Amino acid sequence: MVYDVRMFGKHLLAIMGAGILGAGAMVQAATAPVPYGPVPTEQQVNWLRMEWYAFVHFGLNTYTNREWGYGDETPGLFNPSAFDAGAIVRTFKEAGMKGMIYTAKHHDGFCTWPTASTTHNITQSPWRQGQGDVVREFADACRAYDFAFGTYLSPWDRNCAEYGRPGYLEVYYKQIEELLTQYGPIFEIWFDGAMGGDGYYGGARENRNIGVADKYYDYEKVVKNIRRLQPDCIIWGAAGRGDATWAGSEKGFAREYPLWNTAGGKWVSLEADTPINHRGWFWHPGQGAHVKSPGHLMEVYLASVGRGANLILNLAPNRDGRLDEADVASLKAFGTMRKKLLSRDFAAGASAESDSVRGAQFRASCLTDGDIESYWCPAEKTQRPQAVISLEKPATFDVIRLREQIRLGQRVEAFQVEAMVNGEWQVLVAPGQPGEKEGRFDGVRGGKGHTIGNQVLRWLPAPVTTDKLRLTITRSKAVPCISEFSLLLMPQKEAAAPVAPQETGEMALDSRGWTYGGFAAELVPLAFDGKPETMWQIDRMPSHFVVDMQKPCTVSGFSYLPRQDGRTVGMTTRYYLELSSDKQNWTRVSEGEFGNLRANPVEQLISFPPTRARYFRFFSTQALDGQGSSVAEMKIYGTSAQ
Ligand code: FUL
Repeated sequence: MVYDVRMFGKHLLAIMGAGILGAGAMVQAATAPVPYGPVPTEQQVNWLRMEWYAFVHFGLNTYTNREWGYGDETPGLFNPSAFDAGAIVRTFKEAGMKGMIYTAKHHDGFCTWPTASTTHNITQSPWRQGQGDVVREFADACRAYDFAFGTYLSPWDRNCAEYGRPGYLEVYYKQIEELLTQYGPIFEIWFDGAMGGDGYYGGARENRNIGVADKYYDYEKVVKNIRRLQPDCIIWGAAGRGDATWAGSEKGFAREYPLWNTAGGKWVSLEADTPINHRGWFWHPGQGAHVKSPGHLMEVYLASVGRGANLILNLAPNRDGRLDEADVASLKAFGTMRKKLLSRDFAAGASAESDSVRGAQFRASCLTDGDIESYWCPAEKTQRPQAVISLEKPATFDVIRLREQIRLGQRVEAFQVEAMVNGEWQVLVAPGQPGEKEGRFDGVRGGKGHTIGNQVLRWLPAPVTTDKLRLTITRSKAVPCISEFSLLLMPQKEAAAPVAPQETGEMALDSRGWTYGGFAAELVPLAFDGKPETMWQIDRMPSHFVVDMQKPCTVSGFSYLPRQDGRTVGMTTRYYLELSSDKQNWTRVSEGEFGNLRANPVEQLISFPPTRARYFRFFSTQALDGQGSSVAEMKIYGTSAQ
């Protein structure tokens, strides 16, 4: 099969048959290589080029300090006094983002648009006198700012009485249809993987198990329907039937590199999701002190977009409906850093030659011509093809970007980049070896050359100055098609500058001198030692521990850090807390659920009205994977009596 060059439009046709000089010799035009393996759809290509966009979690959880609402929350709580969708979209756009995805409905089932599918919706809220529609306001603002709009519609619905039965599907399909037909183009729809479990379910307050999600929701039908309603919409998740999938954690990095954009014989790209704030996806009181720094966000960017995935970064509006100031400050600083990083490509327009060229239109100068569609392609079966890039004058850079022409499939398995320094080739990016993997942020600086895909960004350990570079494709599944080679410089000042966390007034009580009792009493101090790697842990459920603070205190809250060792078994997910002044009479001051710990095990902060007490008891009543209880760290907030 001869690949149809018309797909590449004017670029190839213009140079086809031109008989241009390449590598110092007359080279004739040639046909493009046939695609290798699964190739992305036009929609997936466009979507990958967006690189990053915002996630916006905003709903009843904003008002309850929860990550997962139970489903019995009253819509009356939703009343943002200063919500301005335009201001939020403008902030995103100014930071350089390309779109946003809004949680039209989260697991608690509250619909933030006037849906006909359930009465548990925004018409029951006082906001805009029951006439409000958050989805509409965001969609309109996005259109006004020429910004892409997408939506998250939780399949799991802890409010709906019919959840888990066929009746719910009518409700859910109606919701999908409303969102895809009443709000203009939707660039992406998110089908979350968290599903089934306990909930309100119309008052039943029970556990509902849906079995195999793909079967229960009938994602085959859902996907068909979406393609009919909005053919350009990227479908995220949907039990593997969509166009994009989870990158494997909620920390915002592609968990594994090398990264292949293929699954089950089709092209599926990864999207890495993370909140900008360590507190979680929804807004939480006092979260200003917990924003991720711009430097951290840059590492996230390099380990997501820089590994060929997309990044979706969450900013949660607060109870007034405004973005948190600390979040915005960090977003702006990171946005400026990213723009500076990408603003200057020292290789742009540089001359490039290669030892092997497939044909005139595939010569090495395609690497540096600034055209993302044109690509360097050596002759078939060339062993370790090389291209030498010569800059007009020496440049200093520390980030190397490469792109493959992904319309022809993902091919490269490993590459090497060298620089000519003092008359010798010096290896800047060593080729990855088969079986090697990079995890978390390893390789964010000084990583090896593995897969490329849509793009790879390799941050060198230190800046390099040179006017000559050599790119070698050391392993490839088929003849490589490389569309871009760029040299960038990480802005130094911004990379080092932390954003000043906001003061929250939270004061953790000093635990020195406290004594402990309850189950596994000898391990309780490990939950108060400031070391997340040590923990209170017991093979028993329910279980509890008691703390004697030795003197009367005014207690107004506590924080709980789930185990951080990468395991989830025994993570406490339901709890209650009791206080006492005499160890005889106890008052339950707080009780609830820690939602979403499996995917995002971050510190949970709970506050309650200030209460005087000397003793507190923490009860663990439900845990992940049904076994035992554990607490990596706990802090008690308040003031101790003088
Ligand atoms: C998860 C959900 O359970 C979280 O609450 C959040 O919405 C995240 C983006 O997806 O699976």
